[in-house]
Amino acid sequence: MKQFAYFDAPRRGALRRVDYVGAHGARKYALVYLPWGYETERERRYDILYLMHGGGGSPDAWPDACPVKNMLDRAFAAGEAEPMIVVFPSFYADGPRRGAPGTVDADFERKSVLTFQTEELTERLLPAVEGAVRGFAEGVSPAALKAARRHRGFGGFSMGGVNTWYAFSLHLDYFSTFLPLSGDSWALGVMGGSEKPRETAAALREAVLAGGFGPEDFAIFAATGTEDIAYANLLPQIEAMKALDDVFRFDSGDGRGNLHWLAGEGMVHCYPDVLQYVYNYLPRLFRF
Ligand code: FER
Repeated sequence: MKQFAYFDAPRRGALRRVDYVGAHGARKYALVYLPWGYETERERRYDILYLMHGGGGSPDAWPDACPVKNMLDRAFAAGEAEPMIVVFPSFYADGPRRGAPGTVDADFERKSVLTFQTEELTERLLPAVEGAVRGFAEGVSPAALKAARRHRGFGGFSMGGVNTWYAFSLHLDYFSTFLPLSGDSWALGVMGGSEKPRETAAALREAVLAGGFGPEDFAIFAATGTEDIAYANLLPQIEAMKALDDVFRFDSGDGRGNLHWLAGEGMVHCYPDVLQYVYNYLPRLFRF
């Protein structure tokens, strides 16, 4: 794995704020990273990656917790990856609710994720963002947004990874590219990736087929660290998915396939570590 470390960027993009109304009338916002050149190259359209925070976070979590903006600025300036728009939303309706530090109310988290995924992501967040920036969608109707699915990805850290697997299950018609980072699928229950790996993998496969999609229609870039608390939850799910090889084509190191996997040696459950996975995967996103 390449290692990213902060260094001054020769050209910088900008973080903008998009306010919108979320599920049940909640006042929400997303931070939107616009790459350098966005303001001057008026004809250019950009792939869009939605990147979700982890438990207890907000739209500010990624930029606050690690040099994600510097990483994007530098990767684009160096020509390592094509410039893209990166959106930092939140899945909480009214801000996070947490117990003592380090504890998580898993049922509250799961419910918040589910509400965001079923009542906000495609109906409210996507139209608000993509009505304001130049992605590939020609409009913000469901049909127009779906037509741009190959230029739209969803990823996230921890509970953001849980969100990512839901987005895969529920919204393959809107997204083609997925970065679940240090989070498993909770579709079948909390920690479903380790509690029910085979059933979880089967449900993910079924989502592809039921949507009329096949192995060429999506790409999953999954990652975690060998010392990450989510490693033991995500690994059994990935192994079970690997076995369903009519739909999931595991990348065994040559970069081919639709199921990519990185296990960072010694890396732990924190934004600076998962940023490295985003950096390493960035050049390979949206290469359909
Ligand atoms: C996991 C998925 C999500 C996991 C933890 C989380 C321990 C979330 C933790 C948090 O929000 O604090 O697989 O493994």
